[in-house]
Parts: sequence; structure tokens; C-alpha cells
Amino acid sequence: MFNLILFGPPGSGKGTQSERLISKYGLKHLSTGDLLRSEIARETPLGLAVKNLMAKGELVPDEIVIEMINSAIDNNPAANGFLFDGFPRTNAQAEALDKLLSQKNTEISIVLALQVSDKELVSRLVKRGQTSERIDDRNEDIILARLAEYNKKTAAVADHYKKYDKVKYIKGEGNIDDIFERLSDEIDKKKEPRFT
Ligand code: B4P
Repeated sequence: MFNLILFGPPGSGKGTQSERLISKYGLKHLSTGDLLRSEIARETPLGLAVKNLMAKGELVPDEIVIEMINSAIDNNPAANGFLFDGFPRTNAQAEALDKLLSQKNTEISIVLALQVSDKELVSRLVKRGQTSERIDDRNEDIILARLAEYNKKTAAVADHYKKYDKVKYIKGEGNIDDIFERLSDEIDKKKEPRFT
């Protein structure tokens, strides 16, 4: 199994690049943001419980997202591998994910971390907010709250995987096709290492 974490701050292009990567590599896409938004749209008890937190740009509690990912992995026994998008977002989530995968005799193969300046992130999300229905793109204050959550709770997740030498940093600014090529190069190197 090839299991990839696409990592980066809000607006770094995780959702955008995930769509292309799953189609190229045949991975199962697990986006906790998409799963949560679907719960909200269906007005499930879980959706109602997380709606206000997401609207403020805060992270939802670890137990909720860990349980969602646990079920999603169990519901896809035939997957060749998973692309985790927007998860893990805290060290507790990273530890839980490692444990879940090891119970299935697999592990994270690579963490691709998109790097984008704060100025560019805010500009992308404000722009998306002008056309999308997303409650967390509605204004700049919420967007800045999401970036603050990222710096406080999520950035450290890269350090967790650096201990195992799994993190590759990718420049996430510029042309979407060029970024996709940089991501694909790292995956190809990992899947078929060349010995020199
Ligand atoms: P997510 O759905 O993960 O949303 P996100 O971090 O904002 O990234 P997204 O994938 O949408 O944006 P992208 O970079 O693709 O999370 C939303 C919320 O859900 C969180 O704030 C939290 O409340 C909750 N949540 C989710 N997972 C959680 C977890 N594990 N634990 C706790 N809470 C959790 O794209 C952004 C924009 O940039 C797009 O408009 C795109 O078109 C544009 N773009 C992309 N690449 C570009 C490029 N190269 N140049 C110009 N624009 C580009």
C-alpha cells in the first residue's frame, strides 16, 4: 500500500492537487474537510456539533476526526493506498493515524508538505470566498483564525514525521501543473527508488 499525507496550511492547494494525484496514482482520497462538510450539509448530529467550530475557523475535536478516518479506512478494504488531505492536523491525530495503519500492517509512505506564503494563502482564500458557499472562507478574520490554528496546532505535525525522515517540502506557489509535477516526482522517487 502507498499512503500519502498531503500537508500544508489552509489554501495551500491540498484539495486542488489531491484531485489530480488520486486520479494519477489510484489512491483513495480521504479529506476530513470534505467529510465534515458533508455531515454539515446532511444536518447529521455530528454535522450540527461541528458547524459552529468550523464557521469560526477552529479545528474540530480530535476524537471526532479520528473516528471518521477510522470508519473511512474500514469502509475501503480494497484500497491500494490512501491520500490523506487535511489530516492529521494535530500530533494526537498523527499518533492515532500511525496506530490505525499499523493495525492494518501498513504505514505512511511519504508526507508532501506544500509551502506557500501567508500573503498568497489569504489572497487565495479571500478569492474563493467570493464565489464559494464555504462558511470558513466568508471573511478575512475567519481566514486569519484558520492560519493561527494551523501555526498553533498543525505545523508541528511535520516534525512528528520528520523523525522518521518521511517529509518532503514542495514549493506550492505558481502554476498548478508545475506544482503537480513536483509532487509527482517525489512520489515516483519514493515508489521506484533509483540507485546511483
Ligand atoms: P479543509 O477542508 O482541509 O480546508 P483547507 O485547509 O482550507 O484547504 P483546502 O484543501 O480547502 O484548500 P486548497 O488549499 O485546496 O479544512 C476546513 C476546516 O475543516 C478546518 O478549518 C477545520 O475546522 C475542519 N477540519 C478539517 N480537517 C480537520 C482535522 N483533521 N482536524 C480538525 N479539524 C479539521 O485551495 C484553496 C484555494 O486556492 C482554492 O480556491 C484553489 O483554487 C486555490 N489554489 C490552489 N492552488 C493554487 C495555485 N497554485 N495558485 C493559485 N490558486 C490556487
